[in-house]
Amino acid sequence: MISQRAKGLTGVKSLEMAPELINIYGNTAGNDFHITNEFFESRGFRKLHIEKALFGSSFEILHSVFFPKPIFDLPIFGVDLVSTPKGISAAIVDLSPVRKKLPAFVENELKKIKLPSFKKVRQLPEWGNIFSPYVQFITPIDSKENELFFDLIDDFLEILINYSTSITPDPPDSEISIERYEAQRYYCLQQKRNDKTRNVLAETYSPAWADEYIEMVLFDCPFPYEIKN
Ligand code: BLA
Repeated sequence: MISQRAKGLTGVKSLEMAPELINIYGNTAGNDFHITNEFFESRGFRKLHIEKALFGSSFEILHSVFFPKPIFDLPIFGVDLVSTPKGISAAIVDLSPVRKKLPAFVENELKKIKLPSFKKVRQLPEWGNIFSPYVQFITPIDSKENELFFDLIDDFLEILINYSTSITPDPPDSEISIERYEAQRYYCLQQKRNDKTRNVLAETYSPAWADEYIEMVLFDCPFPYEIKN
């Protein structure tokens, strides 16, 4: 679903990535793990990342982040679905601001979404100050709530994609582009403080690999030159 939406973006093409980052297999202490990654870029986004991961029989994860090019006034789309044998334990979706506020169009469209009244709403961790007031973070209680959450992911994506087709870039050296670049860096820095992600990766592979994977693949900070195109 997310992949189909990504492929509908203007000017989308696959990002060149090392093959060892596309399919990652391993086995630690008898537990198999398998990560599959898709990476694209498009007119408005420097990196569209969709990851599916299976860690033995304990976790299944869907993780996706659309990192905009800072020359465009686009929020960061992020999803994390953490599934355990008992069901989905964490489901989070957001369009996160890269300025003080979300773009007015995005905010108006988000306000129009009829949010389901999920039973188990979760408290954001302290590093979660990067998310918008519209962030949804829940533990779905049954398959009906799972479905409602998947629909919500698609609603958030639709808003972003519709908006992205209509906007024009700002000059790379404008104050506004630089502000958005700094905010994207901050988003990445805060996400890297999520020890729950690090612990799963460190336990299944190794702490050094986990750090490198988080740094290079999950939340690489944009380089200054990336605001230029
Ligand atoms: C929580 N992320 C978690 C949890 C695990 C992972 C095991 C705890 C589940 C729970 O509390 O119920 C693990 N997530 C992973 C792993 C990967 C992953 C191993 O993506 C990657 C391979 N995390 C993101 C993104 C967002 C995000 C893009 O990667 C948001 C857009 C959020 N995950 C997020 C939050 C928590 C979480 C807010 C809860 C953290 C907490 O409660 O402390």
